[in-house]
Amino acid sequence: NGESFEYDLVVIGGGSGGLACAKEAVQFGKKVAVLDFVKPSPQGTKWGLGGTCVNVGCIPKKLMHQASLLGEAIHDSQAYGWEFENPQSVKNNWSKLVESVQNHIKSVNWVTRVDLRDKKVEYINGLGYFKDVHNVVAILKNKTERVLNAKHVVIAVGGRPRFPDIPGAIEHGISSDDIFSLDREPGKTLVVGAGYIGLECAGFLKGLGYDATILVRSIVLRGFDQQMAEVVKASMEEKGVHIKMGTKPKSIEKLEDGRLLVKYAFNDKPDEVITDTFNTVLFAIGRNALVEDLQLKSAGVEVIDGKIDVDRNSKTNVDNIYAVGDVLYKKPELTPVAINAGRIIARHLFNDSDEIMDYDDVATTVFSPLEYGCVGLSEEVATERYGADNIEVYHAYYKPTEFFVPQRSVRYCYLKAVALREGDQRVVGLHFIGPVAGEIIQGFAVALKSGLTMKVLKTTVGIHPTVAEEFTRLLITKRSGLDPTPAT
Ligand code: FAD
Ligand code: NA7
Repeated sequence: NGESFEYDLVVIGGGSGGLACAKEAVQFGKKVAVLDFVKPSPQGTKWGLGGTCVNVGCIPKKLMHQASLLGEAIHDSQAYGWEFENPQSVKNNWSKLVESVQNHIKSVNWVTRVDLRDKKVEYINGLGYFKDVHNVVAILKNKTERVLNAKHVVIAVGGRPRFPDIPGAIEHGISSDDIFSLDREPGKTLVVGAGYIGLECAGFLKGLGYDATILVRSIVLRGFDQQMAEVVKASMEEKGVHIKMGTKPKSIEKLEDGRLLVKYAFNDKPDEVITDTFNTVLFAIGRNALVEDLQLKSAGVEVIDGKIDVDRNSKTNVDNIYAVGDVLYKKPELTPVAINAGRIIARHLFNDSDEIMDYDDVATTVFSPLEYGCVGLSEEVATERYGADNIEVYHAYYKPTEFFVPQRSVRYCYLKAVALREGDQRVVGLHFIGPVAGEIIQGFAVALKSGLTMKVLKTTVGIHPTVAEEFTRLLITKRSGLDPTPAT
């Protein structure tokens, strides 16, 4: 209608999805601004540009996971002939680890800023809210407000950890927002929640030498294949993580010596209170999308269960307003998902692209620290979708060669392929627990998306000796009842 706007695009949220969308949009010569603002956690932790993944998510998590794997490697190395003056004295220095992790994050924050400047994306360090469909207000650090008039708006505000409504949780608890920059050793830690974030935090803390306990309200890794989840759980328990099934925390109090007194109970005996003391209590009970500050009503954007729903073009119920990333209703909350969807929005808006974001068969990995990588359907979902008679599940335990020398446990190295039973048996899900599962599943995800069948998998020649080759040796079906444990 010939109306002109100050900006072609304003993105609210400078995380994985928002930045990807903004950077793609400027490629098409558009005028783009990104607002990013981080409210401190209840414990006062703050961070810079780049969103959850870079600052308090994937990146620091992977580095701490690596630190934990290196601890295992130091232990293994002795059997491989490495000598230490005093092997017992080898320990991780938490403050050195935090410093290294934070230095890396700061460098990524810096590179991100320079990249935006180079690409001519305007970065505004302000908290955004809607005045109306085309006007976004940025509340700047000095509390002044700046109105940005935009043709299109993308909501990419992500989410933040939730805290339970129990006494002491917010005052004394921390979350994944705080752990990666904690200015003291975590010590004996209680993790509440058994989603992937809870398991990963407990896993790397145990690997770094701290006592770790997880309170699990119901099941481990809801949404993931439950047989695989059980294997992950067993492997963590074998490594010494205490897992308390069917429990809920009741309260946290701070003792005079600074330790935290936690009261919890089993779900079936709510009145029998158990007490224990910890140095740290970390909540990983899920995340809330940051929709509240946005004043979405002013723009008429609908909220469902605290999230925003979009159509296949990532458009909200309002014509010029799109949304991407963790803020979305019922979509995988993963960085590459947000990035891909963000880029597709920009191409759709400014380059006439009709590309659609494909949310199916997104691969992912849980770093526990034994890795669990998967792509496609869980056995449960495949059974529900196709019927037990119409799927074939191939499975095997295997023994990584490199685990033998240091006599590492091989009990939990397990994989399975979930396939359709008919014809060449199209593979609908792949699951792998073992070393470098993430690296392995990434390649197999491409194969699965390309229509992989069991026939092709079985005729693929493996690379020996690797753990990935186990996928080419899957012969035993669950239906056969044969023992999937290798003979040697
Ligand atoms: P975010 O990256 O969260 O970015 C949103 C940004 O918007 C934030 O900076 C926020 O402060 C800002 N913001 C919010 N409201 C406003 C406002 N009103 N105005 C201005 N700015 C605002 N994913 C993986 O793929 N692999 C992993 O291994 C992995 N590990 C993870 C580990 C942890 C501990 C966590 C917490 C997450 C992990 N994730 C992982 C998930 C991943 O981090 C998220 O899926 C991803 O960051 C989502 O991107 P986003 O763009 O939706 O939001
Ligand atoms: P998830 O994957 O939602 O997992 C949350 C876990 O915390 C899960 O085990 C929940 O048990 C448990 N939970 C939830 N509320 C409570 C309360 N009140 N008390 C105790 N335990 C609780 O969240 P994450 O923190 O791992 O974050 C990962 C996010 O990224 C998540 O939003 C995913 O969608 C992707 P439940 O199984 O519900 O009984």
